[in-house]
Parts: sequence; C-alpha cells; structure tokens
Amino acid sequence: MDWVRIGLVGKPNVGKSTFFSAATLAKVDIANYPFCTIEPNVGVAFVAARLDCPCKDIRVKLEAEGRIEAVKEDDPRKGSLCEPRTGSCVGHRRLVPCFLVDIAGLVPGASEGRGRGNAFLADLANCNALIQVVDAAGSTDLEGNPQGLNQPSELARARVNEEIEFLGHELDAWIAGLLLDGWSRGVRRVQAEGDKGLVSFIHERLTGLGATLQSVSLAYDAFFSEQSDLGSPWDWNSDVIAALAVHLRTALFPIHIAANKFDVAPNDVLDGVAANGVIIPCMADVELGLRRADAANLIAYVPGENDFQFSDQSSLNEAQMKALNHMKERLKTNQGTGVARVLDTVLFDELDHIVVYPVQDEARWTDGDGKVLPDAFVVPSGIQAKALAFKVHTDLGNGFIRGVDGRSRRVVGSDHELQDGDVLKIHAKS
Ligand SMILES: Nc1nc2c(ncn2[C@@H]2O[C@H](COP(=O)(O)OP(=O)(O)O)[C@@H](O)[C@H]2O)c(=O)[nH]1
Ligand SMILES: [Mg+2]
Repeated sequence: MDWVRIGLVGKPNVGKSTFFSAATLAKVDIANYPFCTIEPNVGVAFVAARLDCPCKDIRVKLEAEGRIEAVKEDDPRKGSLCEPRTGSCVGHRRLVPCFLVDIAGLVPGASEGRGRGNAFLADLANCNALIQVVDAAGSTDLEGNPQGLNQPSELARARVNEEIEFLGHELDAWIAGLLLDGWSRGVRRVQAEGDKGLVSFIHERLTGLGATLQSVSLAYDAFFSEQSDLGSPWDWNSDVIAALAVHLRTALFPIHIAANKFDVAPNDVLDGVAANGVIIPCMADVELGLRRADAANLIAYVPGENDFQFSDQSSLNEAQMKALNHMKERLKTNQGTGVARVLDTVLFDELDHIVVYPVQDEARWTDGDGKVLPDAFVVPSGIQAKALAFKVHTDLGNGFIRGVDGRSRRVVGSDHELQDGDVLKIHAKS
C-alpha cells in the first residue's frame, strides 16, 4: 500500500498540529492493512476526488433502464452506490486517503543535528510533498514565541518571508552537508566520466531524499549555467557546493505554503510573498471547529465548502451559536478554510495524481465478492496499466496479460496510460 505521504512542517506555534487534527479527524481502520504500522504523528487525511465517482455512471444507467428509482430526498448516500473499502462516497463525491505527517522540530540548526536533527530530516525525506504551515498573522517569532495579534501587514509579511527562507536555508544546509561529506574523493573517482559521472554521483548521494536522476540533472544544468570558471569539481569550495545545494533543494523540495491563521492576518499580507510551490490562505482552527461540530451533529459541513448548515439550532447554547456564526462569516470571506484546498492542490495539481478504480468484473464494476467499486487508487497521472496492476498486487503485475477499460470495454495493453476516473479490469495469469 503506497499512499501519498504529505508532510506538515514549520516553526513552532503556527498551527501544524491543529491542521493535522482537523484534516485527520475521521478515524480510519488501519487494521485492514497489516503491513502498515502507523506512528503517532502520522494520520490519514481524506481528499475528495476531483471527478465524480464512477458509481454515478452506474446510477444513470440503472435509472435509465428503470431498474432503480431516482435518488430520494432523504437518501443519506445522496445517490452513491459504491462500497468503498477505505474512505467514503456521498453524492458521488468519493473521498480518497493520503497520509499526513505532523513533523515537529524545525529549529534553527536542524541540519547540524540541533533539536531532533537527523530524525527531523528523515521525516521530511520520506514525504512525497511538503506543506510548510506559516503564521500569516505574524503573531509569533521564529522560535514560535507569541508576539501578539494585530500585527501591521509589513511586519507580518516580513515574518512570513523569514519563515519561508528559514526552512529553505535548513534544507540547503542539509543537502550541502550530504554533498560535502567525502566530496573530493568521490568526485575524483568519477572524473573520467565528465559531467555525466558527476550528476550520477550527486544522484547517488541524494537518493535517500527521493532524488531522481532527471531532477538532479536539471538542477545541475541550472547551477552550471549560472557559474563561470568553476574549475575541477574536486576543488570546489563549500560556497560553490552551497550554491549547487540551493538548486538541488528547489528541484527536490517544492515547498507549498499553508498561510495559516488567515482569520487574524492582514488581508494583503501575502502580496509579493513568493515560494517555490503554491501559497494558500488557511484557517486550521476554524476547520477543526467545524469538523468537530459536524461530528457532533450540530452542523452539516462538507470540508472544502464555503458554508455549512445548522442541524438543530435549538440544541446550541449561546456561546456555541456565536462561535459558529463567527466561523460562518470567516468561511464566506475566505471562500472556505483552505485546509481541503491546499491538500487537493498539492495532491492533484502539484504531485499530478489521479484517481483510478481497479475492478474484477468489467461489466458490473465489482470485485470478486460483488462489491461495487471498492477501491479508489491515488496514482501518478499517466500511470500505465501494468504499473497499476503491480499496485493492486504483485502477482497481478507479474502475471499481467491485458486490461479492459470499464467504460469502452476495449482491451488495453500493458503500456496503456490511465486517465483520471478510469475503471480498469486487469487479466493476469494465476
Ligand atoms: N487564529 C488562529 N489560530 C490558530 C489557527 N490554527 C491554529 N491556531 C492556534 O495556534 C496555536 C498553535 O497551534 P498548534 O497547532 O499547536 O501549532 P504547532 O506548534 O505548529 O503544532 C494554538 O493556540 C492554535 O489554536 C488559525 O487558523 N487561526
Ligand atoms: Mg504541534
């Protein structure tokens, strides 16, 4: 089971744990996944697939054939017909899982082993993407000490920029450290192979961080075109290696920003703030409050939306009513809390993933037990049929014969590229 892993990182007191709690509030039964040990700072967040669940197609067909009735007003599933093994589906809005990691311990000098040191950096390395939670209100200093709310926007903006730079510098220093260790000796060893040898040497050094040869190669080219009179790589001093590390870091770690505490931040705080990933305003504690109120049946709130409905106003006391009305207003002005939006953007746009539905019966879209569309896999866009088969089961990958597209019923080969929302049957030798 390789679910996408997204790390939440940032200085103390910005709202990482609040974001984590809000996004992972729904409990998920990990017992179904015996190989999945889960650490306390790792949770499962559910993200809505961008396209309707294919159970909508099933409903449309069955209704047209007069085999089922139209959706009833009071249907709790709002028409969904699938039986998700993990996650849920209401109104054909299919929720798919990803891991979220609350990575504490970003302190100045982490790359030199301060704070949690290498444990902190190892957490980062195991993530497919990072979201840096920053305090958009500028209400805390770099160590997380409270500085008061209602900061002027120039100061808040300066603090946000400082936070973003700070994480970048830590990662640069960490990468530079990995390169510097045994650099001249290692580089001499590959000198006969020229630039190509150098790139694969760097790649070898950084594979633990999830570096690909392609990303290292691009970063190296960008670095190389910027420098003049480089001389022999084994003579490069630590400044040159640090410059190389900056290019490698931006290629390896796009850092997406959740500009948190936006409810108390100056409106224009993000003007001119730049990151090497997306920047999305967030209100993690509003999200947490709403999800809790929804779980307690006080309101009906769908994460990502910019409004909610009261369930039974008479059951609310005055304080609850006031707090919820306040959140209602915040939701409207900010167009949602931003929590679902940042996860959606990172998973589907930045990581470029899609959701596909492997089935065993290409006509009924069921598994071997007759369950309808039980699995929704979050996979890289353009994944080939055989690679998907391997994700379902190693035996299915090894024995791959052909696939059948669930909609067109066409036979597809091992290199057939899947599209978002595809349903696929895989035939394999057993
Ligand atoms: N105003 C406001 N406060 C928030 C928000 N998110 C978190 N906080 C508060 O910020 C403080 C630190 O939050 P926490 O999640 O523990 O931060 P962490 O140290 O980064 O894990 C807590 O008092 C939270 O209630 C937000 O969106 N708006
Ligand atoms: Mg925390």
